[in-house]
Order: sequence, then structure tokens, then C-alpha cells
Amino acid sequence: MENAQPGTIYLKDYQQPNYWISETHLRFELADSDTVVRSRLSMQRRDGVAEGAELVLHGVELTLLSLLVNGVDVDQSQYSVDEQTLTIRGLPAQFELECVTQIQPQDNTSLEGLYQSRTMFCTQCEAEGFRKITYYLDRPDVMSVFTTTVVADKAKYPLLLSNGNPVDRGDLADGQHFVTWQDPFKKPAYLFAVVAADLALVEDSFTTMSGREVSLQLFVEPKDLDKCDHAMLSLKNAMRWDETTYGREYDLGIYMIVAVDDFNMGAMENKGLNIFNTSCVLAEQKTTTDAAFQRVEGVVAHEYFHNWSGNRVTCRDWFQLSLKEGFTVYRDAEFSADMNSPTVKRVEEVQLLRSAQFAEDAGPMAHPIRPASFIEISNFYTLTIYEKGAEVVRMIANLLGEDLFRQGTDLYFDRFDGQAVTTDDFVACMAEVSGQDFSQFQHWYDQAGTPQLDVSGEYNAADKTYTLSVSQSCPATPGQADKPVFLIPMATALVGRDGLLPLTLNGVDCGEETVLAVDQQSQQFVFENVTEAPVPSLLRNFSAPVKLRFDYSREQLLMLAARDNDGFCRWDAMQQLAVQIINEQAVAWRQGEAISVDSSLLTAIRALLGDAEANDKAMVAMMMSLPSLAYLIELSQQADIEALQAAREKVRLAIAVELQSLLLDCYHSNVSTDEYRPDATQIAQRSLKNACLSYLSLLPDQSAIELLQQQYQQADNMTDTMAALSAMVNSDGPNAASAKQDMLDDFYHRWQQEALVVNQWLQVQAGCGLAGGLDRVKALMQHPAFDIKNPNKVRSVVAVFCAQNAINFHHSDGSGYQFLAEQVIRLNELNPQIAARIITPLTKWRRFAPAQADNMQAALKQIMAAPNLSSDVYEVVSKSLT
Ligand code: B3K
Ligand code: ZN
Repeated sequence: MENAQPGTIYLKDYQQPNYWISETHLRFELADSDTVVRSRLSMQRRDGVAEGAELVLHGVELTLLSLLVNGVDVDQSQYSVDEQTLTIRGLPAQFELECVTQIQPQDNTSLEGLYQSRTMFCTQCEAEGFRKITYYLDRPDVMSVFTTTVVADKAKYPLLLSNGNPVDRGDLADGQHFVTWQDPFKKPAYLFAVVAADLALVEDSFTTMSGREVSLQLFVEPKDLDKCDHAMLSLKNAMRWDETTYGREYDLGIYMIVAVDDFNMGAMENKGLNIFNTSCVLAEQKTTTDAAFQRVEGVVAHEYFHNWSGNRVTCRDWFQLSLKEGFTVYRDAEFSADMNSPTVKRVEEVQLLRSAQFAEDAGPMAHPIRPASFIEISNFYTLTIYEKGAEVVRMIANLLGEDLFRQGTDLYFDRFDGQAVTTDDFVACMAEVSGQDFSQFQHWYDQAGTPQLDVSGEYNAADKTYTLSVSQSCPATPGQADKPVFLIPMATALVGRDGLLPLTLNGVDCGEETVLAVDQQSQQFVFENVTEAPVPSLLRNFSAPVKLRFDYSREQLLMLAARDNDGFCRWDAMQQLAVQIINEQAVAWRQGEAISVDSSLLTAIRALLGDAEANDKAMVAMMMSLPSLAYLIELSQQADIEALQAAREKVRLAIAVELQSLLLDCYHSNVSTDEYRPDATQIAQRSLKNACLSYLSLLPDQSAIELLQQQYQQADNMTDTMAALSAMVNSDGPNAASAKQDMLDDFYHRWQQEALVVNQWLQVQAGCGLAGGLDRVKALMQHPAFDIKNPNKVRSVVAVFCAQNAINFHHSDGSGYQFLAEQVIRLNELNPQIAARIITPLTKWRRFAPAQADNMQAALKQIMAAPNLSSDVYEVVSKSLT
């Protein structure tokens, strides 16, 4: 059968619906099969809509059992049903619509709508999952008050949850029971949730700033009761932080979080009833790495912050997704920065943008943070909407300064409480409180692509001036060939021999740092009274999500790494130095030459290690680590992955060999016997120790293996365990093979009952850059620990291999591409959202040399030819081939 081609939806076509739904009453009769959903909707025709206007309700994969208007069966001539909609004609201005549908959650592998995870029933409605539950106006501008009754077998499902507060409960015939929930706040259907389960409860409470007591409830499997403390603490910290930072208070008497194993993403902010992937809620020292602890903290906070930025004030349509996601990521990033090391957090954000979001912005799916069109909204939960969206909010916050930004957010929350609004509404509040003109800034919302700044500097000793010449450009992206110039805030300082130099611009004293408003295609900024030739420190704290080119000498980079007081710029100087050195090794490798590794990088790392005690250890760890292969690929026009990988490994080995004794000293002085805490100090210490371990593991002698074995055996926490295991798995020394297998077997044997730990075991193997990667991955997919229906397993094996194991995925025989095509075709039937997401590495085919690009394209064409393509997969593949 030929695929019906899904259509494109445009922002410019937005229209309000013909009808509103003031009240929604739902009754779920959950069963092993044939679950019944009864709905009663109080509906009103919108003012100005013509009498007799059609009502077009969304509905997918539903069996309609009955349909009544004002208590009377609707005649068959008055309605029609197709695969996506139910259309009713001849309706009065106000009416009660009653509808009974039957659904099959037990067969729902898409994990969208109502589905079963193990035995539990749960829902995922964002963005358009509610239409798989019942016929409805499933769009975010239709906000309604929900009352929900859940009925299920009492023994199997003692816990019946929905949004808001429980208002009634009782027993029914045949061992059934029910609970009725009422949510007093109007909300769109995407925030609706239901859970029926048999789970254990961890309870705590929080007193809000106005003195109200909120019950905090975390529902997990009984075996996971010991892994809830961190999420609960994070939740309380987030609640307090939102009060202090944004003046926002929680608004219901209960806040519930339910952990589920099978979930398409991290978590979901359903009103009063968050549903979380277990990976984003459970944390405990023995099973969870520091990075995962921090992710739990960040995701718990993110979903909590949505209660205001997303739920109380929501999106008018899905083109506005970044209104809630960009803003909420900005909020959770600032929270995490406050709870941990702000510089480390900022560098991590930049790493993610540079290695993944920039690539998205340069690929066939590139879109502005407010897209103008889409085929399938699920494909737009992207790094661009989330991370670049957060950067845009960060730029606004910086342009306004702390006080005005707070005034702006106060105005936004107060003015639009209970409404569904647009990014324009958000920006208008910021303009109103500040009096600033945001018209040029708006291009950040409507133009895709990563802008580039090309900067050069010239010192005039006679005039004592330093002139920065800046030009900006932005590459063409789909549908956007030429773009008006952006307003780019470029935070700048000048570094001299003894630190930062005072800045004077146009006769005005600007302190030691100033934000230059880059708003022309090219322009100059002339600093006056500059007493020595400076090194410019540019884009400080990554003040805009752009690429910046300045032709620094190695000496200048060393000076910035050592003397700049901006953590991001210091780290970036080291990155730039490493990129230069790796690239020169790559050129030599391609030409079959052996050249020695330039000593400047070794000098810089030696200095860092020598002074590690005086510095933030996490920053030292980051600064001494080489740029990822993904970032090196992103920087190349046509990446030669083999050359880059070989060059990167050669530089790593040189660092290990040359600095062996310093690395070993630093390793030993950071081994701690203190009781484990996932706090900034200890996390920093472990990251530095494990950065040293990673280098030391490259040394070609038995002591390297012994060090890994020793750390593995003595570790009292998963961070240290995984650091040892990961280095061991990637080790290819002559004696490594059997030691590696022993460690992997021991690990699995020990942790096989813990799904999240087993996922780490899968990831470390799927990501291993040694030869033979595809065979290892195929074997992992045959292992009992793998389950194609569980997104965490697919991410751990298939996505890690294809997205994070470039050297194996891009094997010259094209086998990696073929493998991915097969997985996408298989997942397209089971879970279209996950299928579409894992295609990403293939979408970048234009960035590769012709032989590789042809194979990648062939794999995309193979997917395109598969039967029954979902709109999710169709959109990504068709846009990639255009
Ligand atoms: N809002 C959800 C994401 C929903 C994704 C739907 N495909 C989680 C979050 O961003 O908080
Ligand atoms: Zn979110």
C-alpha cells in the first residue's frame, strides 16, 4: 500500500475553535481489554461563530459506542466519523455532549494516550495523546475544568489517581472500586492524566510561602523505596526556589509523582500528577551516577516549574511550544546552577548546544524556536525548542537585568493566568516593563540556523585604542534563504598581563565587562585608553547561542585559559587549543605522517593539574578533557571520522604518557573516604579523579588495568564503578580482553535486577569505540536485558550506538546505516515517536563524503519505502531527502 502523505499544518492558519468546553466529566472503566471511557462535556459555541457551525472533535483509534446531545441519541445523519475526527452538525449554542468510547490500552505500544506499563495503567497526553482516549477538542487553547472518576479492580489496582484533589471514593460490585478526582484549575487536555497501579508511597510535605501545607507524594515500586530521597529533596528545593526567585507558589493540596518504566521521554508535567520515567526520579548512591543524580534534580524541578510556566499559563497552539519549554528549561537551568556549580552547569549547556543543537540547526529538520509549520508536532520536542529556546529567554533576562526580568515575568504570569498565549505575549511583557524595543530581537523566534560572528581585533599603540570588527551571518535553512540580521548580545572583556583591563567605549566608562549589541551585518567597536595589546575575551558566559570565530594564536589561548576570569571562556580557550591540535594531527594521520603533539596543550593541562586544589575541580576536569568526537565532527565541513578519532586518541595518549605522574598524584589525592554525598564539592572531586583515571587507563601496561580493577572493586558509588567499567570496556591493551569480560559479567550478575543499572551496562557497551561495534550491539539486542518495546532500552542500545558511537556507526561498509534503517522500520509500527527520534544521525548525510553520504541516503530511502509510515517517521525522512 502506498503511504498516504500526511499534510502540513501552518501557524498562519491558526483559528480559534468553533466551540469551547467549560466542563469535562470523565469516567474510566479500566479492564484487561475493552476499557470504556465515558465523557460528558459542557460545550458552548464561541461568540461570533455562525449558528449551526460544525463541531469537529479529534479522535484516533477509538470505537464509538454511543453519542448523545442533551441526553438524546444523535441521529446517524447528524454526525460522521473518520480516522482522525468525529464531526457533528446541527448543534445548539449550548449543550451537553455525552460520548462513550472503547479503547485497548493493553495493546498500545506507542506509549501515547492510555497504555499499560507492566501492569500499571498510565497516560501520556502531550501533545496529542488525549484524542486516543476519547473524542475531544484536543488542542491547547481549549481549557476546561476536569472531574474524573476511575474505576478498576481493587486488588490489582489499589491506587487510582488523576489530576487535582480526590473528592469521592468507594467500593463497587465484583471487586471493583472507584475514586473521583476534581481539578479546580482550567487546563488543556494535554495536561490530563490517569494512573491505576499497585505502588508504594513515599510522602513528605511542604509549607508554601503563604503557609499552606502541601502533601508531596511519590509513587514507586516497593523495591525502589530506598531511591526516592533525592527526588523528594529536589522537589522541595524547587518549590522554595520558585517562591524566592519568581514569587510563584504551588496551588493544589497534593503534588504527586508516579514513576513508570515505559515512557517516551523524561517526565510529564500533568497538573498535580506528574508522570516520570523511572530514570528521572530514582537515585541512590550505589545504583546512580552523579550525572544521573543531577538529571533527577533538574527534571524534577523542570516539571515542577511547569506548574506556572506551562500549566497556569499555557500555549495557544503547538507552534508556541518554546513559550513553555524554553522558558522552563531556562528556569530549571538557573535552579541547577544555584544548587551546584554555575560555571560547570553553563559549560555543560554549551557542550550540548554545540555538539547537538547546532547540528540540528544546520540539518534538514532545522526550525526556528517558533516554527512556522510542522507535519507531526511530536517531532518538534527538539533541542532547538528546548535548549535554544532557553538561550533566547536567557538573552532576554540578561538584556533586562534581574529586577526588570522579574517584573516582566510577574506581569506575564499575572496577566495571562488561566490563559493560552503566544511567545509574542511573553516578549510584549518584557518590552512593556523595560521600555526596550524587541523588534529586531524577535528574529530569534522566527529564524532558524546558528548565527556566526566573525571577529577580529586590532591594537593601535599610538592611539591606545583597540578595535573589534564584528560581522554576522547565518546560513540558509529550509525555507529561509536570506535572513535579516539578529541582535546578538556579545559580552566582552579585554584581558591584559595582569588581568582584565578597564573598558571605555565612546568616552563612557563600562567597567571590566560590557555587552556589545551586535545588530549590523558588520560593525566596529573601538575601546579607548587601552594601555597594552589585550587578548579579547568574547561571548563571555556564552552570552548568545552563536558560533564565534576569532583567530587566536596558541599563546593567546593559553593566556585566556590561565588568566581570564570567565569560566566559560577559560574552558573554551582550552577547547579551541585542543581542536587546533587534534585537527593538525588528523591532517598528519591522513597523510600517513607522524608528528609530535604540540606541547602547548600539555603545558596548559600540566598547569591545571598543578593548581587543581586552588580551582573548581569540576572545571579542571572539564578543561583537561578533550572536545568530544561529536563536536569535532560538527566543526568539520566533511568530517573524516576515522582521522578525527585517531588524532583525538593520539593526543589523549600523549597527555597520559607525558603527564603520567601528575595524573597519578592527582588521582590519588582525590580518592576520598568521606561518606558519599551527591553535592557539588564531592561531584567535582570525583569528576577530577575520574578524568585522571580515564587518561591513566590508556597507558599500555598492566598497572593501568590494575588501577581500573582496584577502583571497580573498591567503589562505594556508581559514579566510580561506571568510570572504571567504562575505561575498561574501551581499553584495548594486550591484557584487557579477559579483564574486561570479567568486569562486565560481574557487573551484570550483580545488578541484573535493577533495570536502570542494566541500562548503564548496555550503554557502555553500545558506546564502545573499539572495532566490531555493530556485532556487539546486535548481540546486546539478543540479550534478555533488551526489550524493543521499552524506550529506555532502545535509547541505551540503538540510540547510543547510532548517535554516540560515530566511529562504528559510520563504518565505511554502510552496515551501521542499514542497521538503523531496520530498527526504524521495526519501531515505526510499535512506537512512532521513538522511531522518528532515532533517525537523527542519518539526517546529517549531507555533511559526509560522497561514499558515506550515498549509503546514508540509501538507508533513508529504504525507510521511506516501508509500508504504513507514521507521520512522525514520514516527516523526518521526507525532509531529510528533500
Ligand atoms: N512536556 C513534556 C514533553 C512532552 C513530549 C511529548 N512528545 C515534558 C517536559 O518538557 O517537561
Ligand atoms: Zn518541559
